[in-house]
Amino acid sequence: GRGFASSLAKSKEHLDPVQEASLNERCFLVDENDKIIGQASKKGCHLVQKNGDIPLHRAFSVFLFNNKGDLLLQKRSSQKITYPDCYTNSCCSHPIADFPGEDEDKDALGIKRAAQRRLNYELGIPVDSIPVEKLNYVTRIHYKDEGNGKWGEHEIDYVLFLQADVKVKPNPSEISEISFIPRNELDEFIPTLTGPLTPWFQMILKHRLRFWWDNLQDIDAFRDHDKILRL
Ligand code: DMA
Ligand code: MN
Repeated sequence: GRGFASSLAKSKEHLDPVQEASLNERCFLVDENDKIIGQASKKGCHLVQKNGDIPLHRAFSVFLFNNKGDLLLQKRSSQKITYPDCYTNSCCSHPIADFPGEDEDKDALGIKRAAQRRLNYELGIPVDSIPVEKLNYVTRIHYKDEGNGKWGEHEIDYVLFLQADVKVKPNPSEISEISFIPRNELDEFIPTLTGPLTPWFQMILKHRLRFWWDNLQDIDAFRDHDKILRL
């Protein structure tokens, strides 16, 4: 895979029961143009197959900035089945069929509903402080990473920017650390991290994050809902 970091992590013998139960969630399978072609369990969507294939599914990555423009980064808990103990962007997950309307393509409404749900679950952010109008869908990225060789990712990932001062109370089952990073401290902060970065955060950091962050007030200018980036 692309991420040197993730390949260092060992696969767990015993899964955390809460995380293991989440493997039954129904993710949306998509084709390379992001058209929904079916559903499969979160387990089936993340197990690396013998030939290295991983089913392509739909996901999102939220970048949450406070009103000063500082970005929330999180460390994934050690209970996470995929990429435990890795540093990453504010919140990531999948739209799932277990909740109504998360397959709604119009205005990426399904993705935004899923993002609200996970911002609340992972970060404890009150849903009424993050109305869908505040979730800014920037673009989509197609990437694959074979993770630790057992659990990996292969996604069409919707990048959502969100700027708001919100109450945050991280869920320890999901997140072990958070910090808000000012833009001008990013380059000194990253090398101080004690764990690996997730491959998707590493990719966005390398190719797009500084540029997007520098233009946070004008992020609409970089909106591209037609092309799917393959970085
Ligand atoms: C999956 O994130 C989505 C991306 C963009 C990698 P995740 O592993 O944090 O999903 P979940 O929180 O549902 O376990
Ligand atoms: Mn996934």
